[in-house]
Amino acid sequence: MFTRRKALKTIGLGSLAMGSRSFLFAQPTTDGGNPLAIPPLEEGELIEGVRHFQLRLQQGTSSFFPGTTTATLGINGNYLGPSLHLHRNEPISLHIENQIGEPTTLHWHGFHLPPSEDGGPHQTIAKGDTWNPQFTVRQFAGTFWYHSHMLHTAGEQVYKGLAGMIIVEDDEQQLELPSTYGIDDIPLIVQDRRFDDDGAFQYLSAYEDSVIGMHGDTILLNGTRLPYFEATSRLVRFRLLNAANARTFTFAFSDGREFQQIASDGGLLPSPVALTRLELAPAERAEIVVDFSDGRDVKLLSLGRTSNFPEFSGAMSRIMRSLNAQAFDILSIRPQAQLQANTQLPAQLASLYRLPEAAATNTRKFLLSMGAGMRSGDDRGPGRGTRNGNGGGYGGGNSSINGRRMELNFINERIKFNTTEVWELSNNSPMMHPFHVHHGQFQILDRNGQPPPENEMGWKDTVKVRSGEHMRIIMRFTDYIDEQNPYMYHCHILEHEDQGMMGQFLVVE
Ligand SMILES: [Cu+2]
Repeated sequence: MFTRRKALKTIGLGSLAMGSRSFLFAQPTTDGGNPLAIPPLEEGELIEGVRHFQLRLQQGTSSFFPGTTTATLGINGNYLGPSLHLHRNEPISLHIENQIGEPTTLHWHGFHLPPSEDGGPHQTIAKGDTWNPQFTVRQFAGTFWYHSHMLHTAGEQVYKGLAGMIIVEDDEQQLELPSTYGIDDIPLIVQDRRFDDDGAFQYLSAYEDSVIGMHGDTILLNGTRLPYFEATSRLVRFRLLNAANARTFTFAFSDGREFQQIASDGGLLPSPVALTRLELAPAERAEIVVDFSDGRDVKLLSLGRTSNFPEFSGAMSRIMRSLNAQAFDILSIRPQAQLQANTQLPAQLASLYRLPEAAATNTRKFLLSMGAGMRSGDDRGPGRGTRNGNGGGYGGGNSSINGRRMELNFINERIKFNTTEVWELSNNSPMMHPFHVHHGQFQILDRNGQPPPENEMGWKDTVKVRSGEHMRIIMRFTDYIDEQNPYMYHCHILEHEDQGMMGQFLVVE
């Protein structure tokens, strides 16, 4: 562990330094590649110890393909928002103005904060209105994000662009990691989208979109289609954020090279974990460090997955077998001729306290389901005959947790303040659901009785619960009591969330 004094002596490590790269979103070119856009790094304004941010949620247009325009939503811009640079233990105040022409919310994903400031479905910002959440940043250094959490329309609003990255820095915990924003510390907001011929976004235009969630055939990286990145240093840190509505990406490099995962959702891992592939479900984040010393061009890919879902006649089997089967180029990386030798990756990153199972005083069970019709092609579920013409009923829109769907005025769980709980998550549906809990970070105890892999041993706020799996997570409910304002837990496939695959809990005395 490096002291602050020692770290500050090392060039570029004292704080997230801003590089000299252009931060404008690129206009598309026709040569098959576009320079990767880097969202502006927003430092806010420090006034009497409180860091203030101005965020304007607005309508705009973007040009993802030459000669076309797409109606989009953005924060202080046309598509997506700035990367907010926050500091652990610093109070912040966010001044949010809703100019998107419809009600929305803005949620601080992964943050431990009072429920009234969380930006969930209860903190609606009416059309034309403003909202001013204030809280102290309790997170460890890491990669988080903010996005719409509007009940029933979060999927469409995020799809159109209402999302951005948050980078938390811990001034007390400085490590020699690549940390020059836009130069060797690169945000990668990964999304898949589908377009009409005229460039408009397609949203929920096919039946399966509402069953398995909205999947696209075009990758946008920080809003850039066909992006390339010119690496100028030997080691580059990528902050991967799966900001897709529904798609799970399996990241790997085209030459199979090894990379090091250094952080999960809630911050640094105890030590770097060497990987050649990394699966991230919607809302999951990972920081990875990649070595480009060999100077070779290489691509970051998402690998197509083969499905073991059974084949039978009907749309159900076809849809489930095609889920995440498509491979994508995510980013072309072109190392420059002379690479800066920036740093060596430390062997130890963070001391991590594993929450002991014995500390838990209560266990809750959560069953993730998709309706009776999802189970097999012989079922005759609600989808039969109408929108799905070829038999094999499936309950599109029936996604639920413990057999219930979200109701704004129904509190599903009451949790005693200052306790630790184990939550058992089971999935009896045919597809994976990324389960997200508001209130902060948890740890994974086990999956089907087995301890999680090394890169899932750190802090998490979103976890893959695969079809047929039983897993257990452990979480503390500290710091904030509120008898009125609930926190959410839900599937982060946004179309499932919008259908009500979500519940609410209060943390009470
Ligand atoms: Cu789901």
